[in-house]
Amino acid sequence: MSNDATKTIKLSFAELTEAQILQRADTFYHLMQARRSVREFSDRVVCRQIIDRCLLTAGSAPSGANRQPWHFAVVSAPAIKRQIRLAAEKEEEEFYSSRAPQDWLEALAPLGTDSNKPFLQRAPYLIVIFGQKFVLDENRNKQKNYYVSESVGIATGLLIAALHNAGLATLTHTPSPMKFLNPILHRPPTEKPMMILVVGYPEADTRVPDITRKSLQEIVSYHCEEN
Ligand code: IYR
Repeated sequence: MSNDATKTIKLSFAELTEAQILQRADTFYHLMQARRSVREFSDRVVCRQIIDRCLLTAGSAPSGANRQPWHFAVVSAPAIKRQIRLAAEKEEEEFYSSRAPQDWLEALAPLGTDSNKPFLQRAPYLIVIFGQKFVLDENRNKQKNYYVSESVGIATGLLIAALHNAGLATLTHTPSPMKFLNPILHRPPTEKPMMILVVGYPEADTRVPDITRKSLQEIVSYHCEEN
């Protein structure tokens, strides 16, 4: 596993009984099954400490060559949220009125989305997630990162799970294109905006689309026994 160049430490691993493992798998499944994307946020304040803890969880994600090729821009300043809302709505208006093909609009119809994005201003936090396609080394040479989309996707998944576990609601929002986020947040062109994660409390009595999740049979194939 390791060669002479690899410095190792002992793995911290708490071994559980199979019954405990099953119990935890079941508890976590029920917790995550209750997560829903929320589009109506309350303006109730969320303490930054909670956000920071969840971001540390996100930062624990595995990544290509351990480059940790992500940056999280945490936005709560009303003026910046407003700038993001206006720029995102401009892209979304284009998307809904002309850019989106008919089949895409039909796929979105059950979600009831449109180009109006008031939550971008009302929710207490927007976390803008950037993928670092390159890093600049000490000589300002571009050094390539590996599996950036996969790594950032995993980190984003952990962030969503951490925030849900903490008791907050989220929405993954992807206005397209998202390049407008770099100048607003002063991020370098080596970083690609991948997602806006809207974070906060749901508005009281928020309703969500009546959608279902695929069954195990629909999402899994088993290749477990030799024939
Ligand atoms: N970005 C648009 C459209 C949109 C696209 C997908 I795929 C969604 O799952 C939801 C929305 C918007 O946010 O309205």
